[in-house]
Amino acid sequence: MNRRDFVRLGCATVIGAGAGKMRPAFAESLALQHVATTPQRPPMAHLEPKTTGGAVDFTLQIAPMTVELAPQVVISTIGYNNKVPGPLLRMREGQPVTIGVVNDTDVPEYVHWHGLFVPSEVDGAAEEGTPPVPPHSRRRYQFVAKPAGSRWYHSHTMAMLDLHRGSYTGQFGFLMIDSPNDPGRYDQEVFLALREWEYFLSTMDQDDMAGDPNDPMPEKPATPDPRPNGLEVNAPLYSINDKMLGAGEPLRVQAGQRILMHLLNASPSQIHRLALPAHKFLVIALDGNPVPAPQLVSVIEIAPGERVDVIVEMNQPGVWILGEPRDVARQSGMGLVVEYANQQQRATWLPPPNARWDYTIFGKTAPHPAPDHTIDMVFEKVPGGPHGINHWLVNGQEFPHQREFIFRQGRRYRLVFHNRSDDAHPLHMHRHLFELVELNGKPTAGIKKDTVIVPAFGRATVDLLADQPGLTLFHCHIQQHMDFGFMALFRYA
Ligand SMILES: [Cu+2]
Repeated sequence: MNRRDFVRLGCATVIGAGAGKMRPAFAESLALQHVATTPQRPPMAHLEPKTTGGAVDFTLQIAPMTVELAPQVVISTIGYNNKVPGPLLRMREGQPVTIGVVNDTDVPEYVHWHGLFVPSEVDGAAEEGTPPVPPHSRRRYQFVAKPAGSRWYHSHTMAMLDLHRGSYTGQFGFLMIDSPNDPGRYDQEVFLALREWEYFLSTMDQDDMAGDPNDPMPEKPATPDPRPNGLEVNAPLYSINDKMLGAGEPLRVQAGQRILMHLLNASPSQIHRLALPAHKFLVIALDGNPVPAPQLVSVIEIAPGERVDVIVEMNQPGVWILGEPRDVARQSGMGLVVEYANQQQRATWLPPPNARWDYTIFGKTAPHPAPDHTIDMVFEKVPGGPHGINHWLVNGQEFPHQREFIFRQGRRYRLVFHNRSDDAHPLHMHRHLFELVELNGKPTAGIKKDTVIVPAFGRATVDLLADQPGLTLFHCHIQQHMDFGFMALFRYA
């Protein structure tokens, strides 16, 4: 396939509403052609050398850049330090850190430290009162690194209808806070961020956002909303880190190795799934927090904002495609070749068993102490509102609300998320962790997260201890939903 063919296919996807089947099988053909070559660059981010001569521990420079997703597939975006993902920021738990951010763009920017307990003034959200990094200027973020685990950082600007701003750009990276506790034995550690590129608006359905018809759907209304759905964000190109499937160096492994994979969904719009034929993933942490009951699964599901840490035992020598089970996603680039030493064959993909993702299997059975307060949050869609975009209501109103959500320090809150819409939403609470109590009526305990998928017409209940005074933003991690109303601000009284 030459470039013109590829571009034509790509454009056909862009302009053809409902043209999901027309996406290029380019990426998978690259993977299938893959043969062992000389290693050039491992498929993971690397530790950025500490900046010397100044008082900063890390520097992030926000600037326009290009990304070669595959040979002759080059896109332009905005990134950190001219790389996607940005540099891996690695720190010790409890370490005071200073991060210098240089903004070489024409618009104000915010860097959000996702999953960290940091003050509102440095959390990187305008709604919480963090000052911006002005255009062509710089600002320092200072905080103490906590809690330990897989965190990340990303732009937190509003994008609205501009699909070249905020989390639609390459402004994201891994942030690891190392714990003094032993993470267990592994032979290789890799960081894999899932992404799409070249976003556009369309009426195309996103397969993975709709509800599973077998779900209980406790929030489903008796009569469906007859209004036509608005435009959604979609994308023709997918990648893991900065490469489409088959275009980058494979992940090189040896039989008998244990690979620690830090998975991140850095997408502004789509839930993704991942499988590795003939292998299973031992899920050890969700959103960076160790789970009470690590379990082996065949398929990982990961929503925008979420992280899943897994160990994979390399015990099936061959050359395999770690990829998304949806053919169109894998063929558009969502995958990575995993190559055992001394194996030369073509990369193999096999569809995984039809496994459902269920957070609760990683939990334990334990009673939850009664909360001091329960806050019900009802989420509704206004289909095809202004600009043909869906708008979102939290308890009947688009953001901003008037002092609606109050925390008192030291109190325990139970939040009940009622999703009265036909999409799944990854709901994120800034500056806090919550514990999953119930998902669609199924109880669990011990699972600590900062982002939780509430399935279409589903219900999730979480418990939270209000112990981080300061304004606290809550929102759906799908950028378009957040921009068009799906946010709430919690204030400490
Ligand atoms: Cu949403």
